[in-house]
Amino acid sequence: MRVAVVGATGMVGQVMLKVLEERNFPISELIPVASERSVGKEISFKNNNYKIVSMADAVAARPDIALFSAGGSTSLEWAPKFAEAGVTVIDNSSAWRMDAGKKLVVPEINASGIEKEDKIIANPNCSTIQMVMALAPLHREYKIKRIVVSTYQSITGTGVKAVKQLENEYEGVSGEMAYPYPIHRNALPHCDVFEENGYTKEEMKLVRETQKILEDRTISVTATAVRVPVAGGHSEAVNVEFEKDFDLTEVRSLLNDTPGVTLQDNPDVNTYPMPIYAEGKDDVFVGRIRRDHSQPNTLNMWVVSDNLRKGAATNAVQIAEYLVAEKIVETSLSEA
Ligand code: A2P
Ligand code: 11C
Repeated sequence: MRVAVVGATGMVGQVMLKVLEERNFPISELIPVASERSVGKEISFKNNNYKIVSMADAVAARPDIALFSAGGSTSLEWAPKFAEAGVTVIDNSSAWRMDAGKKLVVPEINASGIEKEDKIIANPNCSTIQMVMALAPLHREYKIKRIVVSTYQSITGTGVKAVKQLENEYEGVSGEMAYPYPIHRNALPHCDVFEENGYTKEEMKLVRETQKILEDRTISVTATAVRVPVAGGHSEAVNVEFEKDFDLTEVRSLLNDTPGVTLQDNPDVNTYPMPIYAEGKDDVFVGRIRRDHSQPNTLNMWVVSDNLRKGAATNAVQIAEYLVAEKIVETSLSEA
């Protein structure tokens, strides 16, 4: 495959390169792409150096697949140009996720809906991916009625500027601010921008994307998204009410049997998921599973994952792997 990574110098783009390398994705040619500021600079991949090219040059090169993580406006402008050139785009931004004509894919859940005609495939938001990974197997069994989720989100979700802000505050030096307030020793109930309804865009992604991925608009979701001074991953307290009653042993066994989910749930020995241990891993970790005794058929759990991995880069690369395995994308080289 000839693969372009758009946003190759960015926080997610760098992890995409790492994940492509680790998983030994079949790449015959890598085309790293970034803004005009970075064109000509070199990045390293599999012990080789590659020169960063411009968007226009990347379209002209007509890769087979382009993994995009360069922000929503870049995707809105450029993904259609790549698609018109015959490139299959896997887009990690929020630009296309809720577009009725675009698939929103978590491979373990709904990759089978992808068709050859899908030239722009959307990668869901990080906080949604880890939540639906834990909920999909339970939804199939007990049917979800309502979800109440509170997130504790890593600064890496905001990007390099936020990581720098925390470092500066920790070291007591002044510098550029990614957030309107300090993040060190703080918790900001504010991820992404506010919408007119009083919720943040991040909170509304959890509502809308969950319904789209689980293909059920009747599921009620309400969310509070909070930024915390943590780097390893996002954590979520998920309260979920089902139509049918469940058995806790069966819930644990369903999650245990779900590829991509790791159960870490033994309060007797203080075993539960935590972001410092999720960092750098591809799985979604689930623990603190317990019945909510305040109302029927309701469960509480704690879900943690590295937001740059399964929440972004790994999920995108898994989509690409599916496209290759199912021959939805075939390399133009083999046609030549
Ligand atoms: P650059 O490094 O040249 O600015 P992050 O989300 O971590 O800030 O990364 C954003 C990524 O998107 C970077 O690789 C950045 O490249 C890239 N990018 C930003 N704006 C554009 C653009 N207009 N065209 C192409 N790539 C862009
Ligand atoms: C965060 N979820 O942690 C965001 C980062 O819609 O792709 C990714 C934003 C998005 O703030």
